[in-house]
Amino acid sequence: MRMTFRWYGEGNDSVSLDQIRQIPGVEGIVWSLHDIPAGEEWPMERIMQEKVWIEKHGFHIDVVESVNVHEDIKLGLPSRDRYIENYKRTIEKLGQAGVKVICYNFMPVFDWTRTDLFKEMEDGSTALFFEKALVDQMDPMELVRKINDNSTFTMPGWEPERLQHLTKLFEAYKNVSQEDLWDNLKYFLEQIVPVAEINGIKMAIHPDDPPWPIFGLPRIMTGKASIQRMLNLVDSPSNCLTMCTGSLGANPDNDLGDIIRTFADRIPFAHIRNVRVYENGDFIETSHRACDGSVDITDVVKAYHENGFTGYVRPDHGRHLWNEKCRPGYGLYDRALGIMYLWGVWDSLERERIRAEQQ
Ligand SMILES: [Mn+2]
Repeated sequence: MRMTFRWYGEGNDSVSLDQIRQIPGVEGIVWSLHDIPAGEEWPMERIMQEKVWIEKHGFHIDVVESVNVHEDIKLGLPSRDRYIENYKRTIEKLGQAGVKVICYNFMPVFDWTRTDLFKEMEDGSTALFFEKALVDQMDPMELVRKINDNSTFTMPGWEPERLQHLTKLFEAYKNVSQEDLWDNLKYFLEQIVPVAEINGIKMAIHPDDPPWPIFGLPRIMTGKASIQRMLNLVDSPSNCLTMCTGSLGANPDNDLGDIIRTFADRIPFAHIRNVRVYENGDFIETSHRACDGSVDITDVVKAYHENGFTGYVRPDHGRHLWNEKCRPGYGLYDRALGIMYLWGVWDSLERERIRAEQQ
């Protein structure tokens, strides 16, 4: 298990690289060039600048999250070929820079969706919250306004320039069924996976968050069957999954331990976090501790340990503690606590394993 931490870049994150260095066992920064619009080719100078800066602080740059996929690719428009070409060039450059994993997602229009970014919990901390009934009724434009009013930072996936054309996008997706979206994913993967292979990169799709269709938009990466189908679209060691326990865990039907055990060799990157799911379908992002939420984090870590997992891990989101001012879900404190919990479970499993070997 190789521990990493997501960081949004100098001047774009409340957390500093020097702070991250003091969290035990963090060896890599999960990074991106957040100002480059989806569909554009990443300039090599910018990639190298970021690499030099992160490495200077003692971290590796092996994992990029995300290289966003242009909507025309998801919509299957003729213009997609131009954007896919740009995507290939970006993969090549990231490979040259030494990147090993590219995380991306294939969710139409919206990246992750929540209704409240700072929902107060029993202990006075706040956390990301999803109210199912509200999303079922809400006009998506209203949600966008709420998200942008509530955050001092631009949210990844919610960039104003992408959302200006929201009405048009919704119109365009009216003609795209789930099966069409599968076809468009296949087309994309068939083009990019060979390029990833040559460049020593694993493409790791992030599951949909939450893992069901919202606002009438199709969503396809929702559970075990869809992961299997995605991996079969292009059967290559470079066509992989970012296993996110928080996203998939929002649907209690998903058996996360089983998914990890089944697809372990195709998971180069793991997001580990907990969610508490309520009977009405609402969910809130709790601490990592297993008993605080609905995800059995100890079993999740055990599933990775059993498979001798050597991939990258990050704590994904955390709560906002001790009045920290930070990007929603991306504070320092709770993610650091989460990492220590993950190490605690992992180290005790390691100790057992070594003991058993010695007997
Ligand atoms: Mn995730």
